[in-house]
Amino acid sequence: MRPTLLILGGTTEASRLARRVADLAVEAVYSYAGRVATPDRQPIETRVGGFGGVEGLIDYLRDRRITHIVDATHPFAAQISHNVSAAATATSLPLIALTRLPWTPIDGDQWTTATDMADAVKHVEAKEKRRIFLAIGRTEISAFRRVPHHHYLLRMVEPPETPPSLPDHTLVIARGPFDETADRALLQHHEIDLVVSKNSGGAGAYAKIGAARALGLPVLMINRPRLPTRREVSEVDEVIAWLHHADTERGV
Ligand code: 3Y8
Ligand code: NAP
Repeated sequence: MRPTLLILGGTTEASRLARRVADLAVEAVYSYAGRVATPDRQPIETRVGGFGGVEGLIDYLRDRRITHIVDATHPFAAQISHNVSAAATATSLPLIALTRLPWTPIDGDQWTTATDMADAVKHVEAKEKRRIFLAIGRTEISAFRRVPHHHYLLRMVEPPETPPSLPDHTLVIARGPFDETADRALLQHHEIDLVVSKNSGGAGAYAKIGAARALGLPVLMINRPRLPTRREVSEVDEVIAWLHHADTERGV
């Protein structure tokens, strides 16, 4: 039986995989959560929106006759990764994660590590007024309401329905992948003295990290949440090899 792939997406790597499976004429569906109104177009069948928890995902896998699952979601998208892992077990479908390695500091980096978002808030709580590039998107910035005395530079994919709940902020609307030269100019223009970032890995969000290093600025780097144990690869070629192998293993 020819494979039918479900790619849980929303990342650069997922888009790269989608282009490859389209070229190989592998039947595949790309899945967005629907976090932004106008996600990038994909060269394969695309669905948008939650599945309705693990049960909804199981129903979808069965109804759409999915034979292989690739979790290519962002390393901070922990809930969907747990759901996908549970659904793959319940349906005995082969699952692989296409992810990217965490960034590690290099010469010139001035990183302080936060274990999670709450720890990152603690790190900035005690500091005198700073000018902080809070480059973590939209959904988690409310955690910083506890430290309203800083000036925050915020960057979001789309204008939020309600103004950000941080009294002293500047909002930039922009969609990645970002460019180091442009991020360096952004940091200088806004006289930023601290960058707060998720350790997202990959190239699309790294621009601000390289820009901070070039400007000698400190970075507060937030570690990734724990994800379920599953097979993980970081290259599209490895997913294609897995797809072929999983197929022959299933004797299809
Ligand atoms: C909806 C769909 C591709 C994917 C491109 C990657 C790179 C550019 C850099 C900064 C950091 C941030 C954020 C970021 C980047 C890529 C990737 C990535 C970070 C889009 C997209 C969707 C989302 C969701 C969005 C989150 C937000 C996070 C902005 C598309 C553009 C901060 C993560 O307003 C919201 O609700 C936004 C929500 C989840 C994190 C947050 O909590 O706010 N991504 N981003 C996906 C869906 O609906 O399923 O491509 O149009 C995708 C991309 N954004 O195909 O090339 O691979 O990571 N995305 C972070 O890393 O910290 C920006 O500003 O420096
Ligand atoms: P999350 O917290 O892990 O998931 C919350 C719920 O959103 C899930 O239970 C599921 O709803 C739905 N969902 C998430 N990703 C989905 C997908 N690809 N397809 C269908 N439903 C999905 O997710 P998140 O952190 O908000 O991330 C949402 C999307 O943005 C993902 O595609 C992710 O790859 C992308 N993204 C996230 C970040 C980040 O920093 N978190 C960064 C870049 C891109 P149901 O329970 O109803 O099924």
